[in-house]
Amino acid sequence: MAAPRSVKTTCPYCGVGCGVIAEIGSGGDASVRGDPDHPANFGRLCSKGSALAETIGLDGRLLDPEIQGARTNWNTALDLVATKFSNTIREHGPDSIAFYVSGQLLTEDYYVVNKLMKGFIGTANIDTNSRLCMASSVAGHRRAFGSDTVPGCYEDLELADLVVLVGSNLAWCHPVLYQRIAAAKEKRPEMKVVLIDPRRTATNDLADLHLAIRPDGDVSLFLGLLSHLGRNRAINAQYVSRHTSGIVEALCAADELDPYTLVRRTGLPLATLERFYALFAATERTVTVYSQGVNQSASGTDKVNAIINCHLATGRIGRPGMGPFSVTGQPNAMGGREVGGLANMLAAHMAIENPEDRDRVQRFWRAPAIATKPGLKAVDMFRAVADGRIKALWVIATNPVVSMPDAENVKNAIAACPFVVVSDVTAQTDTAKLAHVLLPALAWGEKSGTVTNSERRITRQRSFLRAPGAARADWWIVSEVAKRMGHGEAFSYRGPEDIFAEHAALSAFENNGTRDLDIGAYAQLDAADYDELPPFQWPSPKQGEARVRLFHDGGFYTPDGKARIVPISPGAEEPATPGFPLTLNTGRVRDHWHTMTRTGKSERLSQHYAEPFAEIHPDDAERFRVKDADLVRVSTGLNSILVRALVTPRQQPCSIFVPMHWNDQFASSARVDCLVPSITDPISGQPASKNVPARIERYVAATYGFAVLRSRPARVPAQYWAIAKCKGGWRVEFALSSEPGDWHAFARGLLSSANDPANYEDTQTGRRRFAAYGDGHLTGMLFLAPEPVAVSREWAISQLAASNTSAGKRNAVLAGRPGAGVVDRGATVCACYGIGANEISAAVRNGCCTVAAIGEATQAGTNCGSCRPEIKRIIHDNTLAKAG
Ligand SMILES: Nc1nc2c(c(=O)[nH]1)N[C@H]1C(S)=C(S)[C@@H](COP(=O)(O)OP(=O)(O)OC[C@H]3O[C@@H](n4cnc5c(=O)[nH]c(N)nc54)[C@H](O)[C@@H]3O)O[C@H]1N2
Ligand SMILES: Nc1nc2c(c(=O)[nH]1)N[C@H]1C(S)=C(S)[C@@H](COP(=O)(O)OP(=O)(O)OC[C@H]3O[C@@H](n4cnc5c(=O)[nH]c(N)nc54)[C@H](O)[C@@H]3O)O[C@H]1N2
Ligand code: SF4
Ligand SMILES: [Mo]
Repeated sequence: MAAPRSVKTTCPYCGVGCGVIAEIGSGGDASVRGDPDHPANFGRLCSKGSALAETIGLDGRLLDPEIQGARTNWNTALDLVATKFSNTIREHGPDSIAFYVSGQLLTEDYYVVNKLMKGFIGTANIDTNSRLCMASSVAGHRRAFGSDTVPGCYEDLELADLVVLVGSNLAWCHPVLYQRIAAAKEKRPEMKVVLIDPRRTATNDLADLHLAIRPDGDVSLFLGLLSHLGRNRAINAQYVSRHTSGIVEALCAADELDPYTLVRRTGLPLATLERFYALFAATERTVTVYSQGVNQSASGTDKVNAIINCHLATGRIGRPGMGPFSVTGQPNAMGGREVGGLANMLAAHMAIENPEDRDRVQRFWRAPAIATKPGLKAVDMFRAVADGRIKALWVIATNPVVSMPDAENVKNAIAACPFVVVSDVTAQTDTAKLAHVLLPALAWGEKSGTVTNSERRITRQRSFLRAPGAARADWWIVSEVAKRMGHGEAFSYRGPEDIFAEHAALSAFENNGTRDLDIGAYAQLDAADYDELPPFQWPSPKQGEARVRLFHDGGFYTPDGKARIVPISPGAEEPATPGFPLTLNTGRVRDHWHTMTRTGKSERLSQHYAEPFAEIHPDDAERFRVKDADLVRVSTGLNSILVRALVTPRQQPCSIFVPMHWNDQFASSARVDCLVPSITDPISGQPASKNVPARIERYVAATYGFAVLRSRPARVPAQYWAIAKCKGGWRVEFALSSEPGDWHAFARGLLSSANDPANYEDTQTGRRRFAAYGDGHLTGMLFLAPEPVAVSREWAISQLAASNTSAGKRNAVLAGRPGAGVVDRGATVCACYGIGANEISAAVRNGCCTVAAIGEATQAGTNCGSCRPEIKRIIHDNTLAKAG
């Protein structure tokens, strides 16, 4: 029997880039824990990181290449891809093909695919899902600093006296950074946190001040701040004159915003704004963290620069506890930017528009055909697919049918494209379904390479699982296609270490301090060094020192070495859209990752939210006659979807929030990007995914249903359905627009039962229940009602796992409620230990009034801690209820 092994690697989810230790037991079972030595997390993990071991199973994996849905071998598939691409280029030119890649690729994969496209095929038609994610930050950085540089590091979040969080739900999306700030604040309670977000998110738990800003009021808010800094002598004159240009113009532009307009645009009272401005002006150690509430906007780049301007004007940049801080979403959003994965970048932070840079990269690669102009950005790329300009498309590690704006048209465009290749790890995704050729990639745990996190820290991902089936590394797949297209010499890598060394060498090539990205210290590394490579931050040049922070003494990468304080105007006001009185905001939930191809495999992570939903303020619910748990149709000028209503005062009136995760694999009609038009920021090309005029209507169903099933049904014959994994099987929510003629036949079908399931029917209320058994065990339960089904979901799920042979237990099942002495746990709050809201409420009623006390009583919140903000809220709500 093999001895247990442990391997240090990195979490494949968010850009915090936590170090994890994967342990493989003697029986081959894997477990995952936080790496206490990794400088991003020092041992911490969030709910998603903690559940990693649950998502490495092979169910649903793509394990062989497929052509038109039929399994094939690598040679046949690769020959076909190379031939088709070569023929298309010959007939229609290099601009007739496009690659759409992902911030979830490793740096080595990314480097190779970018090299093939920009240096050997000779077009820059390669863009990435980072366009939907980080493009505005990249554009803002380049406009201000002359380079795409994140100046600070995570430690600054702990050293700051003021942390401003703008459009960032850190508690759910960067949970370990949230925990680091929470721990710092506990030690130094005088530390202040301000949250700027239209919603009262879980992150608000940490905030001393919440500015529930009007959607897209951010530019105005930060112009107001700059103006305040100017008027109150808070400008750092020395820093500004030595290291920046543009302050006078920027202040003039900011001063044009009168207080009335400021209040209207931000939706915030002047007194609240003044409070924030005074706090910012008075606090030297300030970090401003921002993510998608800033980037994903038609004014995204201006938002970024409006924030950076305030830091440059005060000289608060690159010193401990200070700086603007764009936190990245995907595990390797930064690595992708480093290798130049965006259509308007070259490799190693060089610029495609710059002839010297192009010449340098071409010489280094010995490339036959360097791209001479920026390629199509994601939205334009799929437009070109739609109108036939792109004739061959390769999608790698992303699911655009779900995540691109105007998703239904993106789907139609891909479906009509003459040749589509998809490389993925999952067999069935909404995008993979449209592929002519499907290529199986190695997944996390199997693949090997590096990623860069939000603080410019490069960490190895190491494999600890054997490659399953015929799956291969993404860099290998791309290199094999490159070889077959005649570029063998430039793509003959032996392993990821060769690619990393080449990337490091290019970053240092003719650099001499002229480019921020320099990891020349690693250009000579060999396989053994690579194996051992500890986490490190860039820049890390061969000569000179590695730097943790940049720009405290200027040294910007502009021609004159000065940063640009960019004059920004508040822009025109968007007129209201008749017929669409609400604003649709979209984003993330705590336990799901994007299109759910991985988190959807974990029963634990699927319990926090098991259904797509729209958060609606109680006033709007009343106005549109929607009750909590009703179904609602959410419509925009483009399309409509059907989701569950979740009525909550955390939402601002006149706006609703719908998560981005649900797709056609998990729900009937919940792809929110079908509703989002492809409006983009004019500078960055990033789509505005967070502010769409919308309306809601209650969807009146004839019957509502809930089922738990041991195996996933082939089909749910209902107008609305949503399915999620649960302990022992699957849970299904559904609704029917009309009653089926034969309820028994319907129940047999859904419960996949040969016999008539046991049933109970209340003719007065119209409620029905069915329970199917096989081998003395419950195989499925079905609850139907003319109103949303009120049965306890957690109790029903627990019945799947329990044995129900006794008549008494069977009766309890049909009664649809817990029997005596059985606790209904309520909706899952703590994913790690499966503790529900009812259990936490009960503990509060029994006298626990702190998160720590709840933890002692129930275990909730004592592992990863991602649920602590919600536990706090339950304590708060119960205390209020008691007081009232
Ligand atoms: N659990 C989980 N974590 C993730 C991910 C995931 O899928 N699941 N994905 C990762 C990725 S790739 C990314 S990019 C990050 C994203 O991380 P975040 O940016 O934190 O996540 P979002 O939920 O997209 O949006 C953040 C907030 O922006 C707010 N917002 C909307 N409009 C505005 C506005 O006009 N102004 C302001 N100030 N705020 C606004 C929204 O209400 C929302 O709460 O998360 C990463 N982490
Ligand atoms: N409305 C709205 N839309 C959004 C957003 C929003 O906030 N609102 N956020 C946007 C943002 S910030 C992002 S980052 C995107 C994310 O959107 P996507 O990138 O489309 O989402 P994922 O589900 O992460 O897709 C990754 C795909 O790669 C596969 N995969 C995983 N690992 C590997 C691998 O190693 N190799 C290969 N070849 N495949 C792999 C997965 O199975 C999955 O199919 O969505 C964007 N879309
Ligand atoms: S915060 Fe959570 S999801 Fe992000 S890297 Fe760390 S463990 Fe993974
Ligand atoms: Mo992202």
